[in-house]
Amino acid sequence: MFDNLSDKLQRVFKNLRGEGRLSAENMETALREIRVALLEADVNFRVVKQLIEGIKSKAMGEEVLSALSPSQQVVKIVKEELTKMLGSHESKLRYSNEPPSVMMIVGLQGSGKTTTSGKLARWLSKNGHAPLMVSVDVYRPAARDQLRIVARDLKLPIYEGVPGETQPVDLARSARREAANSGRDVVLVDTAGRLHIDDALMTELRQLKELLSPVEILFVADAMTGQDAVQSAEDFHKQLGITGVILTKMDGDARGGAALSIRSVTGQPLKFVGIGEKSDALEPFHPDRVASRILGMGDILSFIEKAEEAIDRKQAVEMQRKLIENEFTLEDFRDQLKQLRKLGPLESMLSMMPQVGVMKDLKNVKVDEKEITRVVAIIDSMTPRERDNHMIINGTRRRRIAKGSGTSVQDVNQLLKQYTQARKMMKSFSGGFLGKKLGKMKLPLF
Ligand SMILES: Nc1nc2c(ncn2[C@@H]2O[C@H](COP(=O)(O)OP(=O)(O)OP(=O)(O)O)[C@@H](O)[C@H]2O)c(=O)[nH]1
Ligand SMILES: [Mg+2]
Repeated sequence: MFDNLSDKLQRVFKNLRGEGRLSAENMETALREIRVALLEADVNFRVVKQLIEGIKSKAMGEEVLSALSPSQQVVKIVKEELTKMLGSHESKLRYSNEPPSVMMIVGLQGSGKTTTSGKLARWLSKNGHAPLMVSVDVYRPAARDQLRIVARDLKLPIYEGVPGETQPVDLARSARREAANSGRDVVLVDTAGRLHIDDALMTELRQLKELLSPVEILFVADAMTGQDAVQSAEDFHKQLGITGVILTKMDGDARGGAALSIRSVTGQPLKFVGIGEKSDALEPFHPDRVASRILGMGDILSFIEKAEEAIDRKQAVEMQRKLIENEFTLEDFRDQLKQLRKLGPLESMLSMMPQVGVMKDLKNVKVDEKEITRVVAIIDSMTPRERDNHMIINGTRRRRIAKGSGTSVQDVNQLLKQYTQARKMMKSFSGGFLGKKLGKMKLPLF
């Protein structure tokens, strides 16, 4: 996500680093490069224009602080303007005063409505709500089956309808009644999609809106379609009135143009982004954190939230202590690897880190799931004593471990080397920048 833009903007800042002060000339060059970078990221041209003007007037105005170097000044200004463009603060879902709150999920065909309904139901139930899903896509029997399967996998309830209930409004009305009767506080209505916006679709959606008075009409769009997603969001907003956008498939979108433009063009906030096919691949959208990430300043807060969700706190505190006191054994190493897997793809975790120092080198690290499985198998084949003290693992023991885990002696050697290196690295982390930041919060890095 945003990788190219991020690289290009950082190059602009780097070029400014040699300059003694901000002048009309070097600002002109920087602004031109920022403009090109944004256009190449497929940001809407009107939005780019607005943003550049904002940066220019700030950089040339009185707001410039002389305590900062030119490149720091520009980073600060670009960050502020970028955050403003993205919507300033997180836009939370709204709930109605009288439950159930109805949320309509709308969008074009294949944009990810059904998948997102499931993800959102999961997110809601993890955040203190009791959702009920209903599919009103009566045109394809497979569409309702799809949501049924999603609900079953998540072990969350769905309103299935009774025989004879064939109209979207009937299904939606009954679902709302069922939610009220069973104490469910949110109804998620997964609607049908069409290839293009047409009158029939809009009429149906308007009828549903009229009947349900939804607190949220969330427009789901495929981020990979770039400015087309922005355009259709604008059209839906004009014809139906939406309250927010969810962009899906951000995991496949290297440029990020839709995410960067949609707020400014439609005036409606981006509330969530979908970053994968699995049900947990949904993140609330935080403009300031995303701006930091784009500018290479990292997104420590999102990282910590992810880590907190996946990691057992008590165990984390204990791990932290062991790291600092260098008591980190192979058994701990194995447990950490297992936890690491729960955090999701390592690459996406690393992309949240500030791109400085050692983290910059780690950015290109690729983690092989199979490799983790193999390492775990090797450690499983050790005796508790070996796990406790790797120093006793001599040649004979290495051969036995390799045999037991179905690997080779080289694999075992390599693991032991990795482990000693990891120990060293973690020791330096726990004393360094991240240690200070994360250590206070009693969280392990790995
Ligand atoms: N990689 C990735 N794939 C996604 C994401 N969200 C949805 N998809 C995939 O997109 C495809 C379409 O998703 P659906 O949820 O069926 O889309 P829909 O809008 O309900 O489609 P219709 O009901 O036919 O209009 C599926 O293959 C999903 O797995 C995402 O965030 N990342
Ligand atoms: Mg669907």
